[in-house]
Amino acid sequence: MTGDDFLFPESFLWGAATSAYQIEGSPLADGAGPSIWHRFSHTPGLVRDDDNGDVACDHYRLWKSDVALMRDIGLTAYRFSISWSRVLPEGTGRVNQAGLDFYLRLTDALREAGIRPFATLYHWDLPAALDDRGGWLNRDVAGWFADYAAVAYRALDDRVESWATLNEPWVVADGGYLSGALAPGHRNLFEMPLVSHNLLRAHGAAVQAYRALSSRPAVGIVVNIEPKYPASSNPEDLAATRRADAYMNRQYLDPVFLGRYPEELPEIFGQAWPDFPSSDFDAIRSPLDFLGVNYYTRGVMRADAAYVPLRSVRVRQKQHAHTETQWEVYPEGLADVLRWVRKSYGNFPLYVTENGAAFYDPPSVGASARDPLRVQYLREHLRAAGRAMADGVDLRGYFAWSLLDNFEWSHGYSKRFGIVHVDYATQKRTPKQSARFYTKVIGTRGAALTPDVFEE
Ligand code: IFM
Repeated sequence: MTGDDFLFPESFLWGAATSAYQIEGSPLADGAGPSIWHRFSHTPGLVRDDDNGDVACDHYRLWKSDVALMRDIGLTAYRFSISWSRVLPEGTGRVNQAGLDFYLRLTDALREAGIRPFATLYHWDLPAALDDRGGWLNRDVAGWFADYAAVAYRALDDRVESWATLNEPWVVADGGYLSGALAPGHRNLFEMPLVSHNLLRAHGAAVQAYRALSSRPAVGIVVNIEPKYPASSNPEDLAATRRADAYMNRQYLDPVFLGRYPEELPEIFGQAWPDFPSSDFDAIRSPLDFLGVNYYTRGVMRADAAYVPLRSVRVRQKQHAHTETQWEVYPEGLADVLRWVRKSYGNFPLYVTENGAAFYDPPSVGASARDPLRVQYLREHLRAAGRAMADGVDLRGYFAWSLLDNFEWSHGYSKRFGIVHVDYATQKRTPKQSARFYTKVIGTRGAALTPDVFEE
């Protein structure tokens, strides 16, 4: 079975994804409080070209036409995130109804357009007021997050199809507290495991809050998984690969599904590895209704003591194409990851909650924005998803990252992931060739993936 003759089920959801800080703009409008990303991007030198999310795609004001755009593309689902500090400007306590109203309007419009809303509660934009109280380093954050989640559930559960607690906890902890490339920009090996653990505790508390309020099977988590392959069969490279996998992938999935950390972590973190109360895992492993997998690339690893704490390094695969973010294009990795999740943690509902690529898009002219590399990327990854489904993986939907070109964190606006081009000077949206291709794929339930050429 190649997957090429695979028709996706009628019920399969065809989506695109975004996140609040990356597209909304107007971060302080209508009583919202600042987030750590507002603060970080307004600190000179931390984001490329000192870009920030003050305007972004102006989606906070253009949401209506953006929903129409999604309907024109043929999307049946849309994944977005809720800005915590719009809803609770201080992070806890007082609810800002005007902030909630934005998401009420958005979800109503989505449903009217026949598009199912998939909401993520945390996509990296912690209220700055909570960072001032220690943020993800403070154990109280689990309760703060659960209280915020309950406010969102109460207001939106009758409109939202499904809820993800966190987006990519590994990136939050690694980028925000170890490499420092992302907000809040700390660089501290001792902080990273504490932050990961508090993220997991917050996730568990938010799942429990959902169970207390709703009987719908509609809550899960989104992780980015990067399959790790050894560069050679020598024992050092095999061990280096296991460490890299434990650090990036199993650090989050093992606690959530198995109630414990992978055995490699104490070795990786050494003295920085704390003793966690075993009772914390009761909430962390609260049963989930689905898992969201974000897949972009793989890692081929070899041992190298110079790279701490992992003592492993990625080997560039020169035979394959790379995206503008220097990520190897490796579609089979998506099929591998989906099969690996099923084998390791059980056969439950999965979504590909993000998959996409930043490529250099030639300047767009009128309606003909052409992005053949992204068309090819989409085609090959959807085919790989089809192969995993043909092998029995319970994949329920796919979300392209991203609907719109947007604020790519520390890269600012220099990397374009959208299937729709955004002219940041005018806010004009132009669907790219990849959006037109996606429309055809959606309309044919995947049959249009088969020819290697997309005829317009
Ligand atoms: O833009 C990000 C997104 O916020 C989280 N996942 C990866 C994307 C591309 O880097």
